[in-house]
Amino acid sequence: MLVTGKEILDKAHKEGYAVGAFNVNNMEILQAVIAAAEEERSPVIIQTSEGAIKYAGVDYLSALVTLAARKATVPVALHLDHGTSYETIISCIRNGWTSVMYDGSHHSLDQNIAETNEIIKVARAAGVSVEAELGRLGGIEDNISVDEKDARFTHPDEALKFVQQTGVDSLAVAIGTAHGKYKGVPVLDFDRLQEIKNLVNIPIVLHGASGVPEEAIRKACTLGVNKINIDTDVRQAFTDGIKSVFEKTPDEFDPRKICGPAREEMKKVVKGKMKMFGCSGKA
Ligand code: PGH
Ligand code: ZN
Ligand code: CA
Repeated sequence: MLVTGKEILDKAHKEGYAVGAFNVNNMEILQAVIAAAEEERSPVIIQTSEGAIKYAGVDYLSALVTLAARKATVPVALHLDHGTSYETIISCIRNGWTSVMYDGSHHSLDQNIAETNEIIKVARAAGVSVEAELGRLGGIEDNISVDEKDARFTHPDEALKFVQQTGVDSLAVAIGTAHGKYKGVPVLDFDRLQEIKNLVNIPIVLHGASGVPEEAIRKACTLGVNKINIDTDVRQAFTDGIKSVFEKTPDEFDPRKICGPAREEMKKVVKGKMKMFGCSGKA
């Protein structure tokens, strides 16, 4: 069933686990994530970046995901990941997204608050949930690219001010993760996470979670992270699945025999994440 992001995340916040939010941009990725959620009996957030919308089309993604959600026997939210423009956000709301992220993390605190409030005003009227971001993650996620030197951690006092002045439904924080692949092992600032969670007491979102060691993810979940974004690890599984088809049968030309095994690989990865995040069995 299609539900709002808030419905999924408020329950996770209350019960103390995190729900996986997986980036999708085609049918096979979507089917892999939904099949994993069904098998794990887990709620799930399907998210599309602005890049995914540009690639597949807002109408195609809307039709695909709303169909998948309607057929699913677990709660599914359709979320816009890193929305940067008012136009994209309105277009998603009109096309059935049940949750949007407004990424104003490149603005000053006051500007980010003001712009997030504009989005909240329209989204609330449409019954759509809103995620915002404070602090800046390094790395590359589709059309968002941030140099290491521009990355900065979320300040707990700013997080409190932000939440008090916006009433946002969930907050993405920068505590040491980065978008894309890691060169070394990421070190997470758990004290900062705990302090922010204690102050704001709303669902916290962790971006850039692909490649973060299992132990760190589990700890982040116990400290109040309730939504975990995964893109790179699923992309990698897709590509590994396709590569292994061509290693075994280099002359294969049936797309179903290429994408089918890739879909299986992605499903395995997503199921593993759901177990790690604690959302398995929470549907
Ligand atoms: C993410 C995903 N999407 O918004 O934060 O990041 O690619 O590092 O999993 P990764
Ligand atoms: Zn992100
Ligand atoms: Ca990452």
